[in-house]
Amino acid sequence: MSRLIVVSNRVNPPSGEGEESVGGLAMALAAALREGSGVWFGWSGKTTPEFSGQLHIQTMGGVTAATVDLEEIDLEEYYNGYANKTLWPLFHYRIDLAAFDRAFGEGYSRVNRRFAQTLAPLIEPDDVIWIHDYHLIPLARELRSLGVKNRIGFFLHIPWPAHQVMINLPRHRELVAAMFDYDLVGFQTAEYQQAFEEYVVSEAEGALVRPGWVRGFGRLLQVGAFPIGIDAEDFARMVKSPRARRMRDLMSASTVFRRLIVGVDRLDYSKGLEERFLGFERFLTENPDLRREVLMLQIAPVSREAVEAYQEIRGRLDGLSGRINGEFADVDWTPFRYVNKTYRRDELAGIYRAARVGVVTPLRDGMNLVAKEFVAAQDPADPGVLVLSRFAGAARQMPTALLVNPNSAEEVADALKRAIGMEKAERIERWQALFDGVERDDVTAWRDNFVAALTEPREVRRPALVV
Ligand code: ADQ
Repeated sequence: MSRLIVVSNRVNPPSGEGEESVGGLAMALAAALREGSGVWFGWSGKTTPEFSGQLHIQTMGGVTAATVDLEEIDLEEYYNGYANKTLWPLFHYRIDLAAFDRAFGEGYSRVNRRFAQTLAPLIEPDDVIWIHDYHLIPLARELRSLGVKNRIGFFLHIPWPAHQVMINLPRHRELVAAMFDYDLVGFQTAEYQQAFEEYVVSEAEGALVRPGWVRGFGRLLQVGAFPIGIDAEDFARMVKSPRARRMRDLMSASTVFRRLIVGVDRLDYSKGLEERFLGFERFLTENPDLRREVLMLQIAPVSREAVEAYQEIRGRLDGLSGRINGEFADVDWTPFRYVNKTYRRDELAGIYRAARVGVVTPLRDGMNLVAKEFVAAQDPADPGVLVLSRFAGAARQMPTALLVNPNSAEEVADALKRAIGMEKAERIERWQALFDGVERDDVTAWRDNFVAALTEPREVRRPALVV
């Protein structure tokens, strides 16, 4: 039987205690690997003075993890540098924040090469390799150069930007050409897939051969949209757990007579936190009669603290949350709670459950799993309302949420008002449609669809390459 080898920058399987790390990719991969005989390969999270390529193999939370240490300079240039200061901002349309530095590009290539050299000896002839995210785009090319012939798939968790944005990246052609060494490249939505195809057609003498097959750089590549989901079953179980119930009760007790609006995000400029805070402020200004009816809780654990843009946004959010409370709070009521902590997943489930409104308003987001978790946690007899950004990949699958332009404080304020006042019958109808989708298109479906497309017999599907 063939093994599935999953590769991502960081390997962090769940501890089994509910204290999993924050981040959508880790959540999804742990869930995707839990069943079956997979191996998860990537960085250990540790550094060594000199790269040795020594593998650490251990089993954690039912998953076999094979990890390797990196050098400090690798982290600086590859992880903090090219991945998080160049590709992340650019792919989220923040050209203003993108840093272009030759050393970053060199570090990125070096680490991908090191990953390939360490991983290649582990690969057996029948293994299927599934590589994840923008940190590792050239990894298939490096593996191929070492003679690896296995099926290799790639999934991009973040948006693929529009052609005109993509060409801001120095040596963009080189990066995209490396993607043609995969057998299958998957995106979160059809929109990102189309943006990729447009790039290939315009920049790589490309053409769409037939749906799902694109020609470029004189080669053929299979592409597709595979929207990621959550482990809905596990989430449903967690919502009923004692810890989740206790958290829900605590939240309910601390919000008596008020409706809770909740936001949960990594502290990242792509998540639209500043704009959301301004939207809430506007809601308070415009609705004096509703003011004391609500309380907003924003949970935003800090992430990527080594990157300046993240330190700056943190300062601005502290200022804004202080301003909102300073302006509107009363002796017996503060409208806004802003918390920079990480919570256990079962506790988060309880918090979602206690909320009347979930507010998920990223400026750009590959998918956004918080939107799906919020829906999965609701009480079917009295569900909360999801306010969701049009620019989250999830919006495509969740049309019965209240969709907003996150840049417009007016639209966010109006949607909050509508959500607060929504009758139960409408809430149930909208929620049911969302829940059906979350349950059906879960993380298992995502994994199975991707792996099935990656492993199906090529001779049957592959169109002839006519250059
Ligand atoms: P992220 O940008 O990390 O993921 P998201 O999909 O929202 O974004 O996932 C965040 C995860 O972290 C969720 O599972 C959430 O519960 C968890 N989390 C957030 N705050 C937390 C807290 N305070 N305590 C504990 N857990 C917390 C990237 C892409 C997304 C894409 C995912 C998966 O940016 O667009 O949906 O990968 O593909």
